[in-house]
Amino acid sequence: MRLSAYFLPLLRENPSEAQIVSHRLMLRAGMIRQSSAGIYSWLPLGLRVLKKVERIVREEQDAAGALELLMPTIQPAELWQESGRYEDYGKEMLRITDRHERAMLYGPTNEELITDIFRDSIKSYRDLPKNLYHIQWKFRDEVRPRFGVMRGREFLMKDNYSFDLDVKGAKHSYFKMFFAYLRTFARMGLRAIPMRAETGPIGGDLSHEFIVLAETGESQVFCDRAWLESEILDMAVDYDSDLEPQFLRWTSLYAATGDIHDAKACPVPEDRLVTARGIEVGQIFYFGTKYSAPMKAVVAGPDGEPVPVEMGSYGIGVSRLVGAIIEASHDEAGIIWPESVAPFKVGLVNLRAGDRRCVAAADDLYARLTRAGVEVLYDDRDDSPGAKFAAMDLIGLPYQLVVGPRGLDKGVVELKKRAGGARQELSPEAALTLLGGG
Ligand code: 5CA
Repeated sequence: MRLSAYFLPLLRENPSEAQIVSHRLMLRAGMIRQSSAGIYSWLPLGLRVLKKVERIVREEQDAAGALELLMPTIQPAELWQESGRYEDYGKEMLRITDRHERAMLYGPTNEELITDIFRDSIKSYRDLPKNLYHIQWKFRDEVRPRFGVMRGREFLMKDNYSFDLDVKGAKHSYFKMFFAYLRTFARMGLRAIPMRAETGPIGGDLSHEFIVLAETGESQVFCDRAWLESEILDMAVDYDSDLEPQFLRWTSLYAATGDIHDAKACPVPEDRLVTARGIEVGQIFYFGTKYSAPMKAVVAGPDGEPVPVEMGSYGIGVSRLVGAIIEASHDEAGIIWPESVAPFKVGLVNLRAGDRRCVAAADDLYARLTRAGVEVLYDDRDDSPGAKFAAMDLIGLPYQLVVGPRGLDKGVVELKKRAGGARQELSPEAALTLLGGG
């Protein structure tokens, strides 16, 4: 992509409304634009990151055996009346009346709708287990939308729902998602710690929140220091094996959110206990028959008797993750994207837009990288080198490849790694090979 043809409205100044670094950098880097409180447009650069985050989430769901579908954003109120949550949800739910005076709502989550789909189609235990997910916009009329996409009113969530015949099966589904989540966040370069948590309005008695530690996080959390000393939690998982021993091993290391942490009962000695703030990037719930019983989602069991299915639900804040990744990976100059979610892999900078030799060399690198499938943002504009470097540092692409007249005299270009800032001069051919374009 040539920057001269792109839409990248960068801001020089720090926007006064942004209180935390990720919000500031997302606005300054032209990733998002607020449309009203807690509601954002995703501009081209931001959307590329959102899509990459979404792709990793999708790949890990698919690998764990979950099936993707797509439910609508607008739901009928009756389903929520059936589960008993229509009144409970209060003002956080955006209620809508259609032209026929039917009560509708903009979905804050999907337990009811998925249970309705399930009960219509699945009648026998032989068709279990099932795990269905979608990646869809949600609306929660938060009292205090803030911190940009971290706590929005409209936000993108991956939510899935598991259906099993019995508790053992439901726990296996829960463990699968537990490990799928560890892998998902690790692939984004995040250390997300699974913490025992309160279930809140979703219900149930087993729940973990996945928390990225950050001073600006909204949750108060407690964990064993060992969580911070371990490698990032990326491991191969055989989803068909018995996952309970592995789950118990992971969760034997203490980690709990402030809601359930009890200082008196805490097993961790004080000198090993980390008290910190964190960002909740995902939460998983096992809630048994909380929805299937009132909504009559039953299957015929092996003896022919009807059994309400055992359910769990699992959420990931896809749009929130974009902010969380920035909170975890930035410096004074701007964002530092992990390669897996970077909007482009390489920022190609031509320092002299008016110099024929520089243009020819940069155009050639651009063409060859693009042809090889490497994602390049090519700054071909006529601007000062200082402004170009500042823009590249701000938007945080993993590599900057710089073409200038002095380097070309020596037959070299400069390659800078955004993380750590290491630079090296090398031939254009060598740079291409290193970036996967040779
Ligand atoms: N139905 C369950 C699981 S599918 C559910 O709704 N869980 S949740 O309430 O915990 O939300 C799932 C994830 O969505 C959270 O972990 C968080 O990362 C994200 N999330 C929740 N509220 C917001 C919000 N207002 N803005 C951005 N992300 C949010």
